[in-house]
Amino acid sequence: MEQPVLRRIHEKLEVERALYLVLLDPDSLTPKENGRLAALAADAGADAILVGGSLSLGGDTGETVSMVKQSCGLPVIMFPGDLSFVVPEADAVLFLSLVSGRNPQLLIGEHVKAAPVLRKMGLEAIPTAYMLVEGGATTSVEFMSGTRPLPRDKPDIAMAHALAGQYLGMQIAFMDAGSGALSHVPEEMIRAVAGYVDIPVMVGGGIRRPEVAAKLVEAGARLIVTGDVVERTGDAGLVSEIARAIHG
Ligand code: 1GP
Repeated sequence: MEQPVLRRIHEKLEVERALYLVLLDPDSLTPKENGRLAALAADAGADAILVGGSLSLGGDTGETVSMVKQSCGLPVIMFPGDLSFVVPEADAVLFLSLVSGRNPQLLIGEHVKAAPVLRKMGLEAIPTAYMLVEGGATTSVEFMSGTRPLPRDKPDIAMAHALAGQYLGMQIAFMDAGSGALSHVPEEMIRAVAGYVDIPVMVGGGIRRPEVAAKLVEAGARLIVTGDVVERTGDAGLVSEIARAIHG
């Protein structure tokens, strides 16, 4: 199976210390507003756009992805809460298995429904071990998935989950404190997981400041995701400071 987006990520990771992904939510903003933020993110130095969220409240996902693609030349990767986020306009989909939970629907059930749809659409699937980590607040993903996050003071549990994901063939270990988390994933946990697995570690949730992004990259994160800060502030200067802090 061809995986051009994943290949591009690996190629960029050979020359950059880490990559910056900006998450846009079709439910929060109109396609046009998300298109404007995508252009801002691209100008600021982001490496890819994620589109998605844990809820689908009727936002126009297909139109959002089209506007994002028209507004910037970055790859658009879906971050799906469910099948409604899978649209043919995207370049790839994070094929997420919620390995930190024990909800069979989110470990394999949704995937069985989604796989034939992805194949038909010709969409690239990027197998991703998704781990929800305690972030100090009940996030939408925790509530909607009906799963408990990994305890933030137990890096060994996160290490075992990430390695299991790697052994199952997953290509990215995504540790997420959830959108709007009060506390981001702890550095000790990132350091422990990044030193334990061979696949790139992606980190998101509650990252709002460039110095925080830099610190998490120094701990071993190779892919950093921010959503809320871009959407809420629309501050091009801040987004480019975050991009610089990530790229080093
Ligand atoms: C959520 O990791 C993403 O799944 C982004 O989180 O919105 O807090 O940046 P924020």
